[in-house]
Amino acid sequence: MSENACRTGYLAVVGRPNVGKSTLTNRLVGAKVSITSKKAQTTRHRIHGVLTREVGGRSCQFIFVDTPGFQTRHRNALNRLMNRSVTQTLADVDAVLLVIEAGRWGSGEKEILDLLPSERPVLLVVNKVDRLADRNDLLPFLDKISKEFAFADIVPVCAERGDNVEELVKTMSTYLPEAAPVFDADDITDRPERFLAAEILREKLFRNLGEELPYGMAVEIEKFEQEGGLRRIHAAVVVDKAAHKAIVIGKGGERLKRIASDARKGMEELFGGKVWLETWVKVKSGWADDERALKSLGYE
Ligand SMILES: Nc1nc2c(ncn2[C@@H]2O[C@H](COP(=O)(O)OP(=O)(O)OP(=O)(O)O)[C@@H](O)[C@H]2O)c(=O)[nH]1
Ligand SMILES: [Mg+2]
Repeated sequence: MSENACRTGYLAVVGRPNVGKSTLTNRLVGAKVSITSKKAQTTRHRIHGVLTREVGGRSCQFIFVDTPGFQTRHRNALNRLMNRSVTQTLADVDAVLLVIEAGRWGSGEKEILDLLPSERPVLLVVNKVDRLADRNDLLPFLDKISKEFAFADIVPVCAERGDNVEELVKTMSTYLPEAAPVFDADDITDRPERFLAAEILREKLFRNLGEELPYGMAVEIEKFEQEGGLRRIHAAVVVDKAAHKAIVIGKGGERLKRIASDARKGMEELFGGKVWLETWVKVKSGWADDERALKSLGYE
């Protein structure tokens, strides 16, 4: 391998739901390409986050593939599709980032180990180290899990604050193959604005609906038009049951108004321009277990 050659590689970000895969992806990319929330199963689609920079004097392009949390409960068509998306991703990448929470190693992690390709390096990212009650617990924990699998490397981080993420970047760079970049140097994701707009609205729904969050909920962008610097977006919030419609709208429409306003701000920040957003709620029963409805909502 020549010293100055460019390195480019795909890295799958996998793990149980809610361990911080999307927070880590965003932190690595330096922008919010993937939505995050306190709730499990926030990510439903594979999303590429791109980081192009020099590491140790070499140009590197990291293409992170953020995936839905791999989960074994709730078996419906949506979850089957999400799990399939994780396994397909694993087949195509140069290295795997397995994300876990510091201090937690259980059957969910072990099940994921069984899916990992034996011929690819697996880096274990131990996230949320800030949550450990006692920092002295970290080393014995790392020692214990290092015996569970032949990890290529183990890197503890705090994705939320960015602690030790630079160390992770250096470690990952050693696993990138020599190859020309796939994306432009300033690209941060493969996903079009239309998709990102739907995701931002979904994130605000997740965050504003608290415990009342209806399980079967999705966002459909019905219109996306750009006039100069202004983006006009019409979005439908798709719910599974008529009763959920009232929850999303809230008393006097207040809740949906707040959600739409948060979403508009998030879109303006990511797109760097003004957004005019109109939202409404529609009921589509059973969509989360209907393969055709899932396709029309953009699930692969
Ligand atoms: N304390 C702490 N919280 C974190 C850290 N990283 C992520 N979180 C929080 O963990 C929660 C889940 O984060 P996500 O990034 O959405 O997790 P995910 O693994 O992508 O979740 P799914 O897409 O649902 O599988 C959010 O509330 C984050 O703010 C961290 O380093 N420390
Ligand atoms: Mg996620």
